[in-house]
Amino acid sequence: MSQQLQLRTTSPLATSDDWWKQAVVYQVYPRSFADSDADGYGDLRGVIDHLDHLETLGVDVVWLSPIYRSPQADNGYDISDYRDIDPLFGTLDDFDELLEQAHSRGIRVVMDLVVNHTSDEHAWFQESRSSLDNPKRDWYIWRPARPGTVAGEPGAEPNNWGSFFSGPAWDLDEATGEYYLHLFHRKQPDLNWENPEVRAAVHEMMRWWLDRGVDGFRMDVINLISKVPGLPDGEVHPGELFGDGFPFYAFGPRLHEFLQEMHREVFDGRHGFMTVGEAPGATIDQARLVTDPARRELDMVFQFEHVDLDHGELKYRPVPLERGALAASLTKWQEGLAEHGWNSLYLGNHDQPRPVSRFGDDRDHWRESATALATALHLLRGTPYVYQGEELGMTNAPLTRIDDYRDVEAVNYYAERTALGEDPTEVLAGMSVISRDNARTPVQWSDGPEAGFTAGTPWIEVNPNAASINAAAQVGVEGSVFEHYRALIALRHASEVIALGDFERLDAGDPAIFAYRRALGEESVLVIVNLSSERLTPVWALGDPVPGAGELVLSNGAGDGGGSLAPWEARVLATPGAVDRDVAGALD
Ligand code: TEU
Repeated sequence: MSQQLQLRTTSPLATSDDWWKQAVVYQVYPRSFADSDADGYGDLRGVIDHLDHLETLGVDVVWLSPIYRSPQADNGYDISDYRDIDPLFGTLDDFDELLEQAHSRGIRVVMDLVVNHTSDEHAWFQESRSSLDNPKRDWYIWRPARPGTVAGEPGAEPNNWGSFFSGPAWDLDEATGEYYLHLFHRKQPDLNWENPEVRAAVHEMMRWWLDRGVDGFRMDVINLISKVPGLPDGEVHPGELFGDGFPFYAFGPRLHEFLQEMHREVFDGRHGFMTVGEAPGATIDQARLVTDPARRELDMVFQFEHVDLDHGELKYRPVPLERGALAASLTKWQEGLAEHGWNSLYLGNHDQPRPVSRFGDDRDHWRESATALATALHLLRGTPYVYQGEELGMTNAPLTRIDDYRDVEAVNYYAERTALGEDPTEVLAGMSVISRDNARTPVQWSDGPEAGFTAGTPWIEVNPNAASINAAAQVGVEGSVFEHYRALIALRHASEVIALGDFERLDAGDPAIFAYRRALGEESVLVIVNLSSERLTPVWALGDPVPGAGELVLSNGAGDGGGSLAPWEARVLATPGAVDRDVAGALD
């Protein structure tokens, strides 16, 4: 059933197994992308209807957040059938059509693979919970009450771990009187990867999707699948109510073995695919091991260092970002994965606030900061990811009342903290800047009713700034955020220096100036970005052109090209052979 992929570049890299080194991935969060049937939820037909938008932008890959059958306790990250599409999103026929239409436009399709846990409504869990001696009992992580306690009483949980979504990581199942582990929602029981049958079932399911024609997987919290046997109690950090199990379930003892086995069982003999693992808490050393091609585990991972910079003692008690912190973190990862491994480059996704609001200045320098951040990110070494709406400079949502929230993590956190007597206004203030719902408001297609997202009532409110920030106002409009993203993507396709070159940070004398050089052989690309709302002057003179750096190939129009950098100004210079002008047509 595999469809013909129409490639969009002629670069030799594009036809190699490392094609993803010159590719840009676009993440679609289907429920918020485009609604074709007026039920208020985005769907697969909505994605099909907007493939033109993605083709115009020039992206090579679409990563679809989960569309499988699901009770939607965590917006589809709780899967009850891995081989079917949730009716909310459409049918398998719709999916096949999307795959075919994407491929005919040169766009690959990557599925979200959520296999740390399933839904509690998955048939596997239904069987597992049915009795102590069911053959699938051991497919999940079951434990009796802590010795000396009575099941069901507070503190009787098998260990002290907390769940990511508040409360303990264990739920008592009355049918058998035992607890099951759920690192996320109680409707997301963790699979027991120690059991070889579980692993074989996951591999078989992955092969089924690859045989259907998909081009790879984004693997949800894949670094959490191997738990330390014994599941020891964790330390209780200040401000927390539960123990921290992270050291015992992140990058656990058998993770590398499980990933290598998966590579062998699923990907051996296949070509043209990509894999990216979500890996919260990953260190550079861990990421290097997982993404070193010689080890045959994953092509790249999403690390979290830069998106955790503004978390305080608790995630929802944010702290201000230190000047230069973003550039310093990105630099550290560029250097850390320079020799072995590969970076995923992202500033936002469906779990993170909008980058222009978080790292930029969405009040006074909205366009400039959205384009400056994009420039700083996209020309690094690694594979860039664009989260839906980011290419339009979509901002955080005005979340003020608890009723504005839909995300179960936020709703549970609010209930937990206010029950402890914390001031609801303060709790809400922290949530509003960090909440995952900031990224989940509908894509703003036009200034029409509901931003052109739905003809019905959207499941979450449209951001009122859709009146000015929307696709119709930007596509084909010179100087727009969208056109700047389009130019950055074209630049990557047109330059092996950008895809493969070395990275070197240049000291401009101010941590808020992110200046770096990419070099390959004799050619180089110089990127200079002011990541602040102040006018700044680098210690070295900024002539036009900068001596030895080549000519200006792209700027975000924030400044006048003079010797100092205007707020959020971005300039890209390249030596004559560094950019293939024929391929970069979009730049002219
Ligand atoms: O997220 C895992 C994760 O570690 C966090 O980014 C998560 O958003 C959480 O809020 C931490 O506080 C992945 C998915 O991307 C997320 O949408 C799911 O809710 C989660 O796994 C469970 O599947």
